[in-house]
Amino acid sequence: MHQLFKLLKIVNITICIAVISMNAFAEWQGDLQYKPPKENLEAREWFQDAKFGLFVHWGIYSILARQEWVMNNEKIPVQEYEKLAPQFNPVKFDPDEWCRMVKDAGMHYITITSKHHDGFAIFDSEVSDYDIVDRTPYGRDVLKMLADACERHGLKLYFYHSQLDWHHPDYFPRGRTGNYDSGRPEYGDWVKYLDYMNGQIKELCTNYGKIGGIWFDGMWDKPETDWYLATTYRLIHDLQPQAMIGSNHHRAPFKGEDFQMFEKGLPGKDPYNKEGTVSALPLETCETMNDHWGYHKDDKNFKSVRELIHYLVKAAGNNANFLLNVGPKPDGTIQPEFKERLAEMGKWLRINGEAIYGTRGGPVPPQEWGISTQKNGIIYIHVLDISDNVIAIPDIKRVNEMTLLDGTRVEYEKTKSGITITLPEKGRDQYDTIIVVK
Ligand code: H79
Repeated sequence: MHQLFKLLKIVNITICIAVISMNAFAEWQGDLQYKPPKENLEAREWFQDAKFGLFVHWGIYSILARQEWVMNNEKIPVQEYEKLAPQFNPVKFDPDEWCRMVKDAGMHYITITSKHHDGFAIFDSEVSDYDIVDRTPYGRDVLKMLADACERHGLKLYFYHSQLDWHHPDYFPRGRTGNYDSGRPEYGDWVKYLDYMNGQIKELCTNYGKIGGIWFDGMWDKPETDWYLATTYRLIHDLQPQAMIGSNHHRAPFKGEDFQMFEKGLPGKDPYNKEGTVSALPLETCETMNDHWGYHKDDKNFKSVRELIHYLVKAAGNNANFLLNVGPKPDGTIQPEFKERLAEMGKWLRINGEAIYGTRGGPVPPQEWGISTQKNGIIYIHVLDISDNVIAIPDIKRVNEMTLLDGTRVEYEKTKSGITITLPEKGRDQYDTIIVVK
């Protein structure tokens, strides 16, 4: 009897271990059971139609004005870095003004850092006191203020959330970054960290109305670690089925993700993504307006309006959204160089937006001179750079007419290998001459 009992116990333990490790394996791969519901599929369509959003990197690092990686780059101990919080007082933060700027730029959504790698939350968190309400003289939840403003202005709000954390003691074992003597103990409980992270995710999915989604970053810091993705992804989708999950892990998307993003490169050209996979999910590429994400006072290397418009157009031609970044100052204002560029893009979009919004990548694959988009049976050929007046495209079926956006007729000729188009002298756009093919 005793022997039998012992045997049963061993069998039981073996089964338990097998089940646990199978679950852990599944968890690692994301939410394998996930089937996006109707509201999520609709949100994906909305997202792809929206095309253009504002990325915001804002936190207590803004005070030092040397970008969001300053804590790691300058090896600042946790205790020292924490002293920034009592200096964070963005009295000039005006969420309505931000929203007006965003809409005027022709953008439809905002993605803002709720917590970056430094671990400081710019929202009111109950699972931590390392946040804007508990630690700063400002004492207000800027995400709530922004969420309310977005609601008023008809903008969608997404939260960037860093899975990587240079501050939390339980972010252990540590990853590729934050590995200096930060004053944190050399031990920690990984599961406790994940509970903490999920606690904040739950808050973000509960206290800010309907959100657009969660934009994760930092998983690349510990690529071999089990992040129990299924738990986190299920939590979000259960609370907000329409919320779109994306993760900047620079790999092919995991199950449970609703969009795929690329950093500083068009789809497949993300310099950090060695695989180069472009999935069938909605796509987004993000880029800085100068050379940093978080506010950097000495960075004057601003991209021109031409470069920024070209990036937006190329993103659209590659079937992707463009998430363009600003790093606000610690007082809550946005520097004039950013605002001017956004305003110029908005001006251009008010005239040419028809060939961007609501489109998908067109049938003419990206060329040296430009890209194509399409919508409702109309093809838009975007000519960004040409050395002469003629471009050649592969044959597209059923061409009845070609014009510029203003109706000016465009001459074209069918050839053996496709169609040659002669651009008119008048009516060209200084950034992007758009040919409407009906
Ligand atoms: O939030 C912004 C940046 O702070 C963050 N993502 C954008 C959206 C960012 N984190 N890292 N980087 C940008 C680039 C640095 C990547 C590296 Fe690595 C981290 C180089 C080495 C460690 C990831 C892991 C890429 C290669 C290995």
